[in-house]
Amino acid sequence: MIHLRRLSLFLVELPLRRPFVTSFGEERVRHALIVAVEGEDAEGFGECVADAGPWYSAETAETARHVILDFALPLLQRASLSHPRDLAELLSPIRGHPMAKAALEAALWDLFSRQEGIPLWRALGGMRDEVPAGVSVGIQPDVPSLLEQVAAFAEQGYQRVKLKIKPGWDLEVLEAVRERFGSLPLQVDANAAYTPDDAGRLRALDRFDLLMVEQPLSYEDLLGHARLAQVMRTPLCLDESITSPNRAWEALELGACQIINVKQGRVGGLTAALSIHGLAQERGVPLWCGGMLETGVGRALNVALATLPGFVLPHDISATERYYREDIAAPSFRLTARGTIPVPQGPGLGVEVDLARLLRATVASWSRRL
Ligand code: SMG
Ligand code: MG
Repeated sequence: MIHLRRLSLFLVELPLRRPFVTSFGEERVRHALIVAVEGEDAEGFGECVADAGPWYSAETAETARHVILDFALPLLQRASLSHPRDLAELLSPIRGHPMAKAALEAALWDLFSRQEGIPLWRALGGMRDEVPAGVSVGIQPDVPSLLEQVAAFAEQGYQRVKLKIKPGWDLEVLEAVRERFGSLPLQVDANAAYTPDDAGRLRALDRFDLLMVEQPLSYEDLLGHARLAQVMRTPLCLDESITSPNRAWEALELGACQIINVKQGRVGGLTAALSIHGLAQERGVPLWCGGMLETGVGRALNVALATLPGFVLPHDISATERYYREDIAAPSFRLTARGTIPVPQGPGLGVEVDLARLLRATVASWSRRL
């Protein structure tokens, strides 16, 4: 049985080392809602991946706070859970809000695995002690700045580079990157910046020998992606569209993607991510773990998930120093000479939240007894 005494939320603001620009906007500061649950003899932490505004997803840090405190908490107070995987069922009366649910579930997984005295990756059924690291490079003011950044990351040893694209920052840019870095494993992510009318422009991406094109069309448009997949040689990967295991199943049935970017925070939690993993394993669909510029808490969750056997492509899991000068959890994640991130071996997340740093970064907090 998981006995809970207290639930606390911390809204933190962590300045990014460099602004991160995508087709939907610029992020200079990461706004993260950190969830802490206190059990009888241990504490667990989770991180909500929703941002301050509804640009990547409909959810925001503020909607997550509202849903967790006003709707999830009362359900939690009336129930007793024997395992973190039971939370999804308990919260099922709440429609949507996968990011809010995932953050709460993550804190329970951390608490549960600490109480069991095992690392989270083991509790999830993982099997690796390091995971292949990729890096996601935002849209830059000009091509020379992009080439400089890509060169630096390739030099550091990242196994692949993902470039953010949008109409007008795509073909010419890739031409320049391919010319300079002939054999570098590359993929692109449009964050839904194109429409089915752009099929011609998207097909032109085929000549750059990309590992995949991620989320070219609207998050709602599974059918559009299925049609696009018919005319492109480069595999399509979905990110924003996959908000639940059921959505993953639909996408695969429709042929809307050949690869899935799994973010536990976007699909409703680690349990949902495990079912997508099961589905992908049955069908031989390759997975990789996406990122949401997480703090060390969320990064530890992603690393644990990425140890599962079906996660076979390099992840958007980069070293802490790529994002932050000072993180709220320690130790920080480092890149090995092999271009991997070692999996923490301590109980739970395997990293510890530094309370002083957490409080320094906190702009608002809430605490409730259970
Ligand atoms: O965490 O390294 C990271 C960022 C990876 O590109 C990344 N994430 O669409 O995949 C994506 C974006 C979403 C976040 S944009 C603020
Ligand atoms: Mg993406």
